[in-house]
Amino acid sequence: MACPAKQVLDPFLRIPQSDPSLIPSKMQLQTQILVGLCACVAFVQCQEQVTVGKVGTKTFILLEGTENVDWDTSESLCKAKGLQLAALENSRENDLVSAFVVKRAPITKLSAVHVCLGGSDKKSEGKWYWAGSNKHLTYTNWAENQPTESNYYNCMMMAPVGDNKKAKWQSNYCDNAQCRPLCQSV
Ligand SMILES: [Ca+2]
Repeated sequence: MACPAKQVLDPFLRIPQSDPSLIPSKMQLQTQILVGLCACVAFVQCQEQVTVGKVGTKTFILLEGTENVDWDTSESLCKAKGLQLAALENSRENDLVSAFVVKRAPITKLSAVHVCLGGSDKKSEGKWYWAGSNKHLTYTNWAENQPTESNYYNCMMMAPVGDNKKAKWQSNYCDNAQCRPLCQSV
């Protein structure tokens, strides 16, 4: 499904304060609010699902839309589709997703942003686990000098590194860094 063009809704900013006749009526305000809500619903629904591939019983799916989102939102978007953020628990799973991210980066400008994976250490600093299952990490593929030991960096993302021939993990903000959700079947 094609995603709608981004709408900018600012019914107040362009109205001169000196002309009361231009102040929107209650009906106009209600209409604007309704349009805004519809735009939000359209945004969630327009997240397109791109199948990355399958390893064993797991199918990995990238959600692509008009906007990038933060990790917390990514988790919610996966759950809303009956999925969960991806857990890369072995090299086969990691290599499949890594190759996809590298291949797709020039097309979707993924190199400028990140892909959100399901790893987190929100519960206890430095103790990383997969949020979908609460299992602690056994296999890892962190980029150099990652993860950063900090209570600010509690969520896992993946991005191309070095010569862009592979993608690796990094710790990042959960609610203040943009990514595209990488989900998996439950
Ligand atoms: Ca941390």
